[in-house]
Amino acid sequence: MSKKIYFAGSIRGGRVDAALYQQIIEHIKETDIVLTEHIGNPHLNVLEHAKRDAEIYEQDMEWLRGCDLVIAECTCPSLGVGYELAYAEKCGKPCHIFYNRTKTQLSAMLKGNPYFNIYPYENDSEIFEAVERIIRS
Ligand code: 6K6
Repeated sequence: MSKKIYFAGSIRGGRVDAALYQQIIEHIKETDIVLTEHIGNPHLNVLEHAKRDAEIYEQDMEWLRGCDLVIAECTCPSLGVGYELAYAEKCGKPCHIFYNRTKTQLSAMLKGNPYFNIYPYENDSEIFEAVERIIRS
């Protein structure tokens, strides 16, 4: 059965990895459901958006409560993604965190928490196989 995946990635924290988010989302969508497709949108304008921040917050919290698992790409640091991961932990959702270890040092608040499953990688290609294993497990 298809799983509902909450994919988390930086928006106002910076869009430098937006193309990678889109690739990961497209990969997951081959077999499963991504609740947060907009995160991979390369045209997403972080300054102009129709939804109010309160609506964004409520919608994302609802999706987190309803998802089967969370996959977060954390190479580009984002306050929003950090908050989402803490909330997902509170909700008991399995959380899988990817980061490129040649580009960043993951916060100790994530790396030091044994609740989180952490996947340091060097090449983007490593992500896809790991994501498949996570979803099928
Ligand atoms: C549309 C276009 C520009 O902005 C929007 C709407 N913004 C958001 N829509 C949906 N989720 C959001 C939005 N802004 C932040 N988030 C959530 O926080 C996402 O689920 C991301 O995983 C995370 C990013 O947080 P920041 O702090 O990098 O923005």
